[in-house]
Amino acid sequence: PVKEKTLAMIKPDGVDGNYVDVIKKTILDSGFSITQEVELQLNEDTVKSFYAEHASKSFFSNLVQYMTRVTHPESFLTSGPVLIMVLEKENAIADWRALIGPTDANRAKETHPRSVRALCGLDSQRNCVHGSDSPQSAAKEIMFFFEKSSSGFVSKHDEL
Ligand code: YYY
Ligand code: MG
Repeated sequence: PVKEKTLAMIKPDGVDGNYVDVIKKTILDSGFSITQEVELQLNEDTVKSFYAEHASKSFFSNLVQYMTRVTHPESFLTSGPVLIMVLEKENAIADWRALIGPTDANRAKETHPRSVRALCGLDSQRNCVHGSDSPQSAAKEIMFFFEKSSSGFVSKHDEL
């Protein structure tokens, strides 16, 4: 069986809401191994580049704001780190997408109550986690955050 890699991210609301441990446990219990991991504070340029395919959408500027800071209703913080991971297993890309559930966390709660977004997401923006949607985007997104060096894969961005 051929192993596959995908990019997973716990977004600022997930990190701030203390969902890292439960999400990692779900990942490992579901048979993935976590081969790379880095905690980063994303800046606006990084988010714009990562989400370039959505640049023309009406939600884009709100998405950039959300990805660079904590957006819990009670929170006044103007920054918020994310946790980026490379997950590996057979069929990792489709299986991680299935595990996180639909984009809109409200819909996830109705149709996929055991999904990660149902557990820790709030709505179609604050949906707690990211997952690559195809082999092409997985390869692209892994290379966006990590590069190969003599000591293995390292983060391309400044770690916290
Ligand atoms: O891949 P996935 O994250 O499930 O959804 P996309 O359609 O690629 O959208 C990327 C990202 O944009 C989504 O995770 C939240 C945000 N977003 C939004 O803020 N409002 C929407 N109506 C749709 C998506
Ligand atoms: Mg997407």
